Amino acid sequence: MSGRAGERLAQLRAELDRLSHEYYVLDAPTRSDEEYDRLFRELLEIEAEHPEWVTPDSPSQRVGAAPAAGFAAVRHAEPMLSLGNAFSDEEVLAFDRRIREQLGGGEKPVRYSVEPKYDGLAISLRYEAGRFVQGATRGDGQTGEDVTSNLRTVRAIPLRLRTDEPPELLEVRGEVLLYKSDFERMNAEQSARGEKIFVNPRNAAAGSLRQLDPAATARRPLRFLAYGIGASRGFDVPPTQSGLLDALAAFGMPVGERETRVGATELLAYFAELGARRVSLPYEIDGVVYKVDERRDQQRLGFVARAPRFALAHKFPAQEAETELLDIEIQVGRTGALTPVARLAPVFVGGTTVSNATLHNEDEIRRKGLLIGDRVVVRRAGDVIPEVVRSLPEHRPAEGEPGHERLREFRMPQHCPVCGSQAAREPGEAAWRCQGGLVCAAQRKQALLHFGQRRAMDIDGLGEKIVEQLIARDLVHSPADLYRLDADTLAGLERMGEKSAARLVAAIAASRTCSLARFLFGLGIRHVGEEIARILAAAFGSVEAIMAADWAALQEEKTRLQKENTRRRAKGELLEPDPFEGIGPEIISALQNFFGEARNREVIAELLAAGVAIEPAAPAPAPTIVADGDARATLAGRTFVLTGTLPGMSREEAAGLIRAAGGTVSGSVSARTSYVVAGEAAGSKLARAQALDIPVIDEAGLLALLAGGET
Ligand code: JCF
Repeated sequence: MSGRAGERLAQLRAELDRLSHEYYVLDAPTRSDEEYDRLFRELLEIEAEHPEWVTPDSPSQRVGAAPAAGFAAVRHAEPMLSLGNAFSDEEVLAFDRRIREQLGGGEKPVRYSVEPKYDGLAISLRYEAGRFVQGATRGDGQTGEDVTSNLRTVRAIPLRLRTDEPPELLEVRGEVLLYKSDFERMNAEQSARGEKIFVNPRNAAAGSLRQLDPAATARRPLRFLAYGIGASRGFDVPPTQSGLLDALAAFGMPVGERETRVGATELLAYFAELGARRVSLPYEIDGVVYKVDERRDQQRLGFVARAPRFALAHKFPAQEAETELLDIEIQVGRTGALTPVARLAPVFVGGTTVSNATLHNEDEIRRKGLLIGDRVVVRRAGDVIPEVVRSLPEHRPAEGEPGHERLREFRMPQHCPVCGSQAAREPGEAAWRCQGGLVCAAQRKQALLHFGQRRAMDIDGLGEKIVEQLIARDLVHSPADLYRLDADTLAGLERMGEKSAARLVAAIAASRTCSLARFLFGLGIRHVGEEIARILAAAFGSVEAIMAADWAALQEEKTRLQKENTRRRAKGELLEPDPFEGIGPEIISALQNFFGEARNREVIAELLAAGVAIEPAAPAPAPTIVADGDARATLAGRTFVLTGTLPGMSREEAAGLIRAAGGTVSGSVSARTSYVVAGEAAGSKLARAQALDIPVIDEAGLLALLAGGET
């Protein structure tokens, strides 16, 4: 780069970087947008004349080419943590007390760095020798998605750190978000173009960051605010969090407002102040973050599971609004659960217009005493699904008043609204379920994938993408239809060559011969997992015998036997043997419901007619007994609940490991749960564990337990 043009180019780059910094970081622009555009065009002209002068950190390089095949996985050099939550003053006081105790300082108040908790998307920016080289989403905290090309388009993110002595490596952590005003403008433009409207700034930011075309991301007015660092080399990490934020700001990083406060009382005062200012902030926040300011103290406090012990997110309470319950509709989930959903008169709550909300189940509707036509309170907490909290019966129009005729009680339908099969509520369960598992369109995909999986009919190559196409093209309604597919039809699908089509047809054909246990498991009957399927196969011996079973009579027999054996046990007499040991009343009831649905029986008959040949069942293996002190019994007596997506293994694999070590895996969290193993996107089970004070561990914690350690 030399001569007059070269000098001008250097000048333009410096000037454009300065203008971006003034605008996005200092929030104090000195020039108009038109001026920026004029300088930018001049830069483009010089670079067009001298393409050899274009460097990756030129302002012109913010919009590059799209990544060829989606987003690659990036392993964070240091994991991206989450924060512990508090919803009450007491929890904040307890947090502060614990910190003082652990630091051994007694009554001496602790200094905290405090800031708003931005409601955006956590990302990590990697700077090598001061240049932005890679940006990634948080993902599961260990591995995220490479969204470098999209992050380059975010003008608030410097492509170069503003320093002459950049660190060799610096990972900057922060949040990508949209300012409220930009969000509204963007939505107005989207709407004018007849395109999708986003529900809130957070969703809009997330959607923008995951655009496959960086040019599309570039059109979205994304911002970035830094709040910390990950790995670094050659960086003199300041001794306090507040000092660190100042250092990041000095590097030209946008850092939000921040201050330090001393002692818990001041934390609560900050929370109240920010709560009062919340609506006038340019961005959405869902609480505040407190962090022990001294880095030395942070290090002494360490981490629990995925969150630092030295930091806390104090969340604002959920937001509520009143509206009208227009109707209650039924949604059928992919496992057949019928969920009542409230249709609401649209209402603005917690930053979003809400017109649907979950009602969970029949009992909840009854417990809340809701009538269709009622005025109701709707609540939205963060990004949680909105819910109807209660009705306001005092607003119910009396007989003769307008609106009274609209009031009516909700009744759970007796049939699935999607397929018309019987709906049933199993004892001890809150949800009604469609019993047409093999024929219901809502459950079709799940049913086919379950049927074809390795542990069931083992149809190699029947993956999600193929199943989706088979359904979309109306080629397959039930598992029996699989056996009618030919290679020509399959070769017409996307991602299907002639060879793979032939292979799939062969795999389907080969699956015709199978064991009764696999066949039963493959039907996807509720509560009938592999183990139960094996017991049933051994007890009945053939599909015909199972189809002919009198489940109601079996249920009665089971009850009688249980009573009889309770009596005998009390008297110390020999117990009457139970041929259906392990098959409890819930399972019998699920079998009764499944085989009671004529259309399920039809599909089974079709499967047999299509040539599915079931081998005679082998006798059930004796249960393995794990001795005390056996290495395999390290988890004996402990009950685990798995939730969310684990980074390194499937839930089934995790459950297998736990069982192999003598532990028990349960589907729901109760006071008897020993540990909840939480992965990404863990939901209500995690919340329930926290409410019941049950230890929550991650995959690494589980592996440590399995290795014989404690978390
Ligand atoms: O939103 C924030 N201000 C914020 C979020 C600040 C932090 O120090 C955070 C965070 C999320 C996770 N720290 C972590 C570990």
